[in-house]
Amino acid sequence: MSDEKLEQNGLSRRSFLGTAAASGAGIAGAGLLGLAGCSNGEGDKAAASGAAPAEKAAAHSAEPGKQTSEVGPGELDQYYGFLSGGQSGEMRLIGVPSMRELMRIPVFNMDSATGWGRTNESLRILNEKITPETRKFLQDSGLRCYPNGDLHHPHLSFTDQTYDGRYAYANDKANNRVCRIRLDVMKTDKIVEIPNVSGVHGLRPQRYPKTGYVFANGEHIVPVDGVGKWDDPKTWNAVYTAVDGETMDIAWQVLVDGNLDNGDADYQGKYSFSTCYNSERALTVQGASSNEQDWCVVFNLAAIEEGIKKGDFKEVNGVKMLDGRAEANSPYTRYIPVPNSPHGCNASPDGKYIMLNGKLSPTVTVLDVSKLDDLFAGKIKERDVVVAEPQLGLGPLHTAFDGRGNAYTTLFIDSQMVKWNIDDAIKAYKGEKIDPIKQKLDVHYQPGHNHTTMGETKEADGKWLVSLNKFSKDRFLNAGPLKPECDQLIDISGDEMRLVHDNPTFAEPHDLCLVAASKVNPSKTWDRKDPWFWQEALEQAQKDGVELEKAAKVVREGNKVRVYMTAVAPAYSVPQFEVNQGDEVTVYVTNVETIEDLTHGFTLEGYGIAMEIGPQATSSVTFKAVRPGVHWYYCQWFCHALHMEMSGQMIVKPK
Ligand code: K7E
Ligand code: CUA
Repeated sequence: MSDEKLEQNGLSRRSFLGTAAASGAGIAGAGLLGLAGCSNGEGDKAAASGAAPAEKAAAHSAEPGKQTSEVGPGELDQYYGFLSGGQSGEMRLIGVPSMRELMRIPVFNMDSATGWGRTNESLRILNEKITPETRKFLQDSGLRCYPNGDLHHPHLSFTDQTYDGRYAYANDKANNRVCRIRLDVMKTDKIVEIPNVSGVHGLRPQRYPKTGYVFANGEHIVPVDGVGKWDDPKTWNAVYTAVDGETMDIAWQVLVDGNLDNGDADYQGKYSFSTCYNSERALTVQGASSNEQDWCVVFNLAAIEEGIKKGDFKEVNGVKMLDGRAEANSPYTRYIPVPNSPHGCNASPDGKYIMLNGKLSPTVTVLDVSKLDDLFAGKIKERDVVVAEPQLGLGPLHTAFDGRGNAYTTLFIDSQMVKWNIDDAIKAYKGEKIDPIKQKLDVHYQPGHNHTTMGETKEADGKWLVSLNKFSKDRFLNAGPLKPECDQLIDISGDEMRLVHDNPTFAEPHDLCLVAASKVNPSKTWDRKDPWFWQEALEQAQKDGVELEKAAKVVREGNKVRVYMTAVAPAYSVPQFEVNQGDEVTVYVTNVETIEDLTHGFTLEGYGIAMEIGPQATSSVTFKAVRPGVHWYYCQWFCHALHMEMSGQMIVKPK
């Protein structure tokens, strides 16, 4: 960190080191050793010679088409990328244009470093909003929580058609959940399970006036309670869900036909959309792709809210469900025929169009949002809403935008990115002799999602495009039979797309969004009053007469033992505690460091327990002391020159 940066944070380099030394809690000489990597003269010199990161970052605004993706040592990126972790179950934070991975945020996965899926704080979030049936399933299966998830679609909360920096949301296709990440601390704070669906896939937040709703697509058709029969797939349906983005409760559901795939919301706050394949209601690949046309389902939000008010719904497993099936001919939905098994669904940043990517058809179908009022009023027919349908190439999956009237579509089968002009495509559809395609660029290989900087907001700036490619093949050193994916950075600031960087990624970033760094302002340390901490810990500590910030206490109540300790580099306030075999033990660790980046950990050897404790945070874990003996606990975050010494022992006396 540069001295300027430290100064901005209200710290000088000297005081930064001084604080770390002082926090050595009376261990003589600890201060001299200092923090790893911070105290040698070389480091200081390098930091001093570097310009302030903000100045350096400004150098990136070069002439169009010539911007550099290089972000030198000590420089900061201009964009955050919120990257999905696919079947890894996490969300990842990257810097763009460097493509450097900044952080992994555990969500639907278990995480060895932070203890996600094991700490009381994370288990509260993972299990707070699951159905009673899932709770029983987990119990019967001997699971503390679902151990996996399949996170495809990360999107940020909006206010007035652009990012407001509050939350990120994402879906879990594997176990039908929607999560929320708080951007102030970059931690998952809510996870809600969606009942009545199978495979929550497409996910998008409402853009206007704000989020608002988070729309989630149920992909697979299932026998919905009270509607479908187990033994008759012709009676199975998919279900569309609106989650309240503030409370993370389910607002309503709509029963629909076909398999819902991807979705988006408009820029006006009136409609939302979902591509829909398998209008055949088939259970096999051949069956599901036999129709020439499937659908885009359009949802009328005002009509749905009106329907709820009037009581035109059934309550299915505690959720208000409206009937929006094709044959129901309801005021809630319209089914627009689209060729063939459409996949991606993307609203253009001018707020005018919705792009439906044909997948099995070489086309992208363009809907004019302004015609939807007439469609719902019965004044025009479904296909009258279509204003363009350019033939782009084989396997169009997703489309992104530069805010200058151009669209960029991934061609999965052709392994290409195609740049095309939206107005030209509309003219061509009207019969003008004009080719909307501007350029095709090879990508490596088989692209799925793509995303442009700020491209799903009204502030689309047309600087960078990232292509998320499913196969990397020969692009990297051979990593064995399982290869990384390949995320490629493309400069779109000029007339021509220019491929500038290959980035290997682990399974499997489906999607990302690229957010101007100024939109996101994470805090540097935790607030002691943060409700993210396990409320039970705070209440229990009060009952036990313990002040968590000063605690060094072991409380026994029958066979329940509560151990309260603080962590200050390089020591725990409780260096040893004793329990009896079979006791139920809860350990609460409070990190009382006040300076940024001083994270401690608590790893209990031989018990499968590790947790992160950020500066000013409390973390806790509950377990049964079934294994007798001496079990060391140690700090697994390198925090101090005496980090190795930051340890203690749990003694479990045999029965
Ligand atoms: Cu195209 Cu799940 Cu967004 Cu993957 S989906 S690519
Ligand atoms: Cu505390 Cu390492």
